[in-house]
Amino acid sequence: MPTLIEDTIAAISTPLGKSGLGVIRLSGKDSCKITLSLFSSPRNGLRDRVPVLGNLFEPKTGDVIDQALVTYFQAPRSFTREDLVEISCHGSPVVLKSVLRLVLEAGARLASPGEFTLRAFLRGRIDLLQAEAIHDLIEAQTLFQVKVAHQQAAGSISRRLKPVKEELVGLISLLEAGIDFAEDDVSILAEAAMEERLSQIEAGLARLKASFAFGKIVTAGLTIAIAGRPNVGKSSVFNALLQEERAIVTEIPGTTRDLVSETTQIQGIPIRLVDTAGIRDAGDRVERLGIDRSVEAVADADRVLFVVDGSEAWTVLDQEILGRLEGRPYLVVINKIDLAQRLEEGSLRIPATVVCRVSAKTGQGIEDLRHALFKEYGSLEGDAGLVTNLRQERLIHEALVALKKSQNTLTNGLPHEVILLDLYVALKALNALTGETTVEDILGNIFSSFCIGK
Ligand SMILES: Nc1nc2c(ncn2[C@@H]2O[C@H](COP(=O)(O)OP(=O)(O)OP(=O)(O)O)[C@@H](O)[C@H]2O)c(=O)[nH]1
Ligand SMILES: [Mg+2]
Repeated sequence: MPTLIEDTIAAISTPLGKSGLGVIRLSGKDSCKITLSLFSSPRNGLRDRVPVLGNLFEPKTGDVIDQALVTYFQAPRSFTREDLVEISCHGSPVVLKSVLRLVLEAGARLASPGEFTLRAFLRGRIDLLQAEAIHDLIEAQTLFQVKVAHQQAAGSISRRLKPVKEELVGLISLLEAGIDFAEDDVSILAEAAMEERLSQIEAGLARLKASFAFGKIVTAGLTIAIAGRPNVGKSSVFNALLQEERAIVTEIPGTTRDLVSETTQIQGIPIRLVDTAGIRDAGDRVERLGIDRSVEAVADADRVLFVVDGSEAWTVLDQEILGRLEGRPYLVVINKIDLAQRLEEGSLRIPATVVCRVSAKTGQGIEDLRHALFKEYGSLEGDAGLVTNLRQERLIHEALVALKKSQNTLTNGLPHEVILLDLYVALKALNALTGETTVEDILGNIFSSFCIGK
């Protein structure tokens, strides 16, 4: 990952296929000079943020390659804070490759993956959290992911972090002053007040860390396994959630033999839904193998929908399957509520909050089931500023550990110099979060997963 930012980089920023338009982007101090070596327009020159229509030509022969609209963004009012040019021509791979070759021959260097965004970061246009959000935005599979990534790219998490960090820096400054001037009788913070301020910082960070539970599923999605004994309607619930007849449904117990999985989205969250073979003590070898897979799928899933038949009494088998779900996040789906009910819910001793009543046949309750999947995360709408990846979560965790240590140091009456050491560790972690102190190989990891031209 080159961090030299004196040269001019170029790349095709749109996918290389046949399309109406394709864009070649240049960034760096020679962007205009290079562009003008192969572009002529009646205007003769480029003006900041004014698109100019003209011809792209081969400098050696003067042959026109394509007509193009060229837009110049003068530094620092550009994405990279450098002189930046976007050449928008026809989306022919041959044209795009030729233009790219010409700009490279004229002195530009081919950009590495993510290098435009890296420059925006290195020049202070965006912080690391925003850079990661741009990556998430490009990778988004659902509109909800786009919305969250857009909020992050606009700095929502950085804004949430800012007051916490300011508070920490304030506390460090006070302690530093107290130590430096201790002999000059400058009063340092009273213990109780300091305790209070430390707890406030900790609470802010803990809230941010907690947002990862939801942030993680927004970006990575969830795997949900549907389990239960045979014939309770697992495949029917699976189909109802997918809104298609994907899995085979019959009245014969043991219909589903192997795992059937399908990806979908529920409320904008990418979901991998897995239908499993009904769990029972089966004699048939094939069925037994299927059941082994069901058990594995339940173990691997982020969440389990445990389907039971409302038209039948609770069985020993139901109880046994429920036992396997101990300690796992699960919802009990009471199916077939369109039939006369024989299941005595009161005797199940399952908290009502994890019970959903549905009829896969009529569709009743299916919409509520969709909502119940994410109920624990509260409103999916207003949750701006989420921690969305492990790097972020780990750094916040590091800061929290250091803060905890500083609190212990305070309680144990150790000198403030010792507290300061921990506070600096916390600050370093928060700085790394936004990218104020990041080592190059971490930057390499983050930006190399971008596509070229971004
Ligand atoms: N009345 C009624 N019948 C249902 C409902 N859901 C499923 N059934 C019926 O129950 C039977 C079993 O449904 P499946 O979806 O195949 O059940 P399963 O749990 O996948 O069964 P296995 O794959 O054998 O483990 C079928 O005859 C369905 O039509 C429901 O909500 N109401
Ligand atoms: Mg089935």
